Amino acid sequence: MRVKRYVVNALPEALPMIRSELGKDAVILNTKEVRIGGFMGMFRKKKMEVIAAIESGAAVPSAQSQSKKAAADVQRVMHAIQESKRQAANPATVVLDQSAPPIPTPPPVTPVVPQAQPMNRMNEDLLEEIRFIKQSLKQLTMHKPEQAGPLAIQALYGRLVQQEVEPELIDRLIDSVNEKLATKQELPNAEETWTIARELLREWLVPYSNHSINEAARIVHFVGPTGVGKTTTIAKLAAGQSIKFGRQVGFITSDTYRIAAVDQLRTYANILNVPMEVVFSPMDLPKAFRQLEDRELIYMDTAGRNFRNELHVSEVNSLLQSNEQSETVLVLSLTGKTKDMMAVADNFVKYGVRKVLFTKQDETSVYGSILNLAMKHELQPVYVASGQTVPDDIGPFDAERYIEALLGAPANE
Ligand SMILES: Nc1nc2c(ncn2[C@@H]2O[C@H](COP(=O)(O)OP(=O)(O)OP(=O)(O)O)[C@@H](O)[C@H]2O)c(=O)[nH]1
Ligand SMILES: [Mg+2]
Repeated sequence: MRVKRYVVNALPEALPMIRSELGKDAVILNTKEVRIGGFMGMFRKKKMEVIAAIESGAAVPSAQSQSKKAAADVQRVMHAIQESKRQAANPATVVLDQSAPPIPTPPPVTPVVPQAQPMNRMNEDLLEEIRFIKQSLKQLTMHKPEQAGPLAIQALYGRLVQQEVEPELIDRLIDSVNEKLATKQELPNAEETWTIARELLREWLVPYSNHSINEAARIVHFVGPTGVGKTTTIAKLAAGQSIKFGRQVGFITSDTYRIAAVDQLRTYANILNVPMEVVFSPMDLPKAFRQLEDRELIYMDTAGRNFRNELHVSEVNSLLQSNEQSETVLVLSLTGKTKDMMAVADNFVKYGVRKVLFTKQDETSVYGSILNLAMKHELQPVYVASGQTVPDDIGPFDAERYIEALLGAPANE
């Protein structure tokens, strides 16, 4: 396949060029608005990028015949238009005598309509022209956006769709990549397309990188849907803090909702030699804090609920302290559905939650939701857990590693 890119003011301007350079069998793969030139991002001119292609082996007009044919095409179209205008201005006059007796219908004969030879040719050319335009339009509507454009861009698009990145973010990223490639005459290869995408994602993620749980926070609450790994994560982090940094850690659990939930955290508390308090309602909290007065750091476990339901969110929120000494971390599993995660995040962001911790990275190879939640909910990823082993299977969120995992290796064309 031979692919060619045209940057023109409008699509009609590109059609004669495509036809004369690639031939009448050429198809348009993609059109999009691009901005080129300008100074420091200003005064950029709006243009249209048209990607056309022809199957290898199809007849491509020679350079000489191309220009001759293009000129002849334009002339023929102009002629035909003038001719049809002339005919419209002088229609044949037919007078019907209403009073005359009805004329018997003659036997059917094949009508012989004498027509001027040049007019036939002109009409044929015009028809051919219309057929070409129709075919091009059909190609355009047949190609879904993810199938259009240069192959490397298509591959990047496909990768982002497969990673469940939000469609709006995919469009933004693809547009920005295309903009960066707009000045190039050659079609981009996968390597450079990926490099540009990586750079853009790096810029995008700057506000969401290098965040951790606030070191000044003495009380850290962990909230999130059922079974995402809140309790396990608390055990991992507590082990890290007490073993690595020798900090005095304490636990509070308000998860009296599920049978055995208290025992689960108590088991970790016993292993780690960490005191633990159980609260049944917000009224029990002052006593629990008094019991843990000597603790430098208190991790509070909460019951997993269906937090797409806002009532459950407000319930858990009533248990959470909100002062400069406390912080809430939303725990989400990467195995969850993006839409559900967004709905849960929506509900917690309303209560001022800013930090998110992702679990079960080891159980999936789809990572779009980290980007989605950062970009759409301004949630800062703090940790990523990738296994069931306490305390090892957790690490701080690393934007660079994340981008590598999200984009994968440049797709071969
Ligand atoms: N594969 C994998 N499993 C994990 C990870 N984190 C936790 N789990 C497992 O997920 C399951 C649920 O973990 P919990 O810590 O009980 O989850 P939870 O959010 O406290 O659950 P509820 O309190 O019931 O809402 C357990 O089997 C954990 O071992 C992880 O990063 N990867
Ligand atoms: Mg739990």
